[in-house]
Amino acid sequence: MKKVILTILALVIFVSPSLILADNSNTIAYLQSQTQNNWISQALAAAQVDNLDISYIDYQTNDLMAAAKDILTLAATNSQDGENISQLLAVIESSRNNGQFGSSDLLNDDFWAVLALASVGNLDSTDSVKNFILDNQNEDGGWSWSASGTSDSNDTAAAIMALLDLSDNSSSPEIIDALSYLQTTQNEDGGFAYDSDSQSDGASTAWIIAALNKADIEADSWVKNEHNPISFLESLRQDNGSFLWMASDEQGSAMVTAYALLALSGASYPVNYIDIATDDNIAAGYSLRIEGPDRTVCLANHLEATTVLELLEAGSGVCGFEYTTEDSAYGVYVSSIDGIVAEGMEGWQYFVDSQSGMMSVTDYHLSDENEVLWAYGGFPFYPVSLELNDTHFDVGQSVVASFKYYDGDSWLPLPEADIVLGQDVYQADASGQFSMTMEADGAYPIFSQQTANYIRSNKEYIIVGSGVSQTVDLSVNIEGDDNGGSNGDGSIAFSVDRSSIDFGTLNPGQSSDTIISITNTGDVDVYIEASVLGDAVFTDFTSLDQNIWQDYNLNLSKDSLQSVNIGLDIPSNFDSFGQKEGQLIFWGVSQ
Ligand SMILES: [Ca+2]
Repeated sequence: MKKVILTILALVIFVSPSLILADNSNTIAYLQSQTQNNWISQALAAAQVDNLDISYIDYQTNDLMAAAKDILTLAATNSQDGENISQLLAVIESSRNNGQFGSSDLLNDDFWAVLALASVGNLDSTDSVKNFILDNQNEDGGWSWSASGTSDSNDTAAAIMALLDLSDNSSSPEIIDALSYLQTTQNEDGGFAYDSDSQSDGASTAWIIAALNKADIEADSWVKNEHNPISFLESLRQDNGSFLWMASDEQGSAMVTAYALLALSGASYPVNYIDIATDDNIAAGYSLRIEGPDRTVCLANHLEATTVLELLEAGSGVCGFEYTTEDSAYGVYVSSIDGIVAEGMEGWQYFVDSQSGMMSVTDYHLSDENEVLWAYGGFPFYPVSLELNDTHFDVGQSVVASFKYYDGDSWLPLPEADIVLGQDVYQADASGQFSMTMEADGAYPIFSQQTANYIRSNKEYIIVGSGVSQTVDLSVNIEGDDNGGSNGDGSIAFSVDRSSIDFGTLNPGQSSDTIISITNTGDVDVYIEASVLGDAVFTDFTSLDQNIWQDYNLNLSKDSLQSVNIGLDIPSNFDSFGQKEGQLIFWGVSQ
């Protein structure tokens, strides 16, 4: 099995507003004069302003955080637009991954997904994401934006608001711990900073007030040195109604003003709850999994389609593959997917709910949340299912996996299947059972390998320990790779000389560059690619060696070193201000 390693760099930036127009009217008028966005709309709604302009909402977005903020905005404005809300909800639901939302390295996407689901009545208070959030509460009672980071006030406030929608109340132990953490970070001026060592800022203070509002705690009762969060925030209010981010700033910030208006209106997130829970098309749609000979080509849920072929078309948009069809005496059939072409006795076969598809892809009409599986192989060819005794384990506990295949009539034990667990291969016993004592914290993918007659099983993730390691993303990266199947004995390793990059404060229109070095420390040549996760400012505007990061790759021979120029260019019309975080992941495979 090919060995894959990766390195993750944390990216941080503060994007500051460039020029705020002078305006001497009150805070509401000031915000109405700004380019409207989710935060401003929620603030104006919290201040009881009607007829808001939310035309900026992109209902076609596939971005989890964008969808969450849009849903919160639609709920805040009492939207009746069930169809568009359902579409955005599908983005959130389809990002569910292993008991949490989006990247398992990120926590802020979970907080906002929870708040968005709650705002439209689509959150079950026993949702498994609650365990994920609680598992990632730091010892000091706070939360970071990431699964491994140190606590910050903003994400702790967001976590509190999310937990209060997940059956917690202000006397739940985790909420008490979180509030204690926040209170210990209160500065002498009554305000709060992003982290515990910095000067108070308006944004952080407003978020804490919003969390206190939701926990039914009077913010002005948190007195420090005769100041309180409300008095600190008010001290940042300018004549034109705007609020400063820091007391030393010369101009107010639209973002901070939005946060401040919401907080001082006594509101929190979500600003408002609407109910579209009875809308049954939220969970509708179909699942698609495509298993190629060497790798999984596509995993997608909640796709809209009528026929098997339409579902393939919908999946091609989500997963980014191409396919071809041909006509035959038996109707339309699929001759290639993602460049893998039918040849000889092997080709693409489809299964609906594990049952082999016996008719043309244009004739098979889907119903009842069907799951469609495509696989490339000959005959006979059987779908394989993997079941686990649990998905969360402590070190020393045993995972028990059961592998079965469907012969068209019933599920039978799959004897002696090759099992991939983490980066190692094992074998199940004669009755399709496999067990293993887990000895180290981490997240481990598990599935059975594809063979001549058995399709690769569904892939599940085993979480060991309280934290969630970056291995989940590692696995995702393996899946997206064109598997070379190297069996070399050499060890593959590389190092990166920085663990985080702080681009500092940038205005729209500005850019920043930094250089890092990658060293091949193993004993084989390595092929390296990169991924960027996190805030859209990074996923959209990061360059590596002057190219978009998606195009970056590097062949790094043994014992050699290569520098990489990392650039961030903020467009002049960029208007999402505040602290941004992301991750740059380098992953390498042996050549
Ligand atoms: Ca997450």
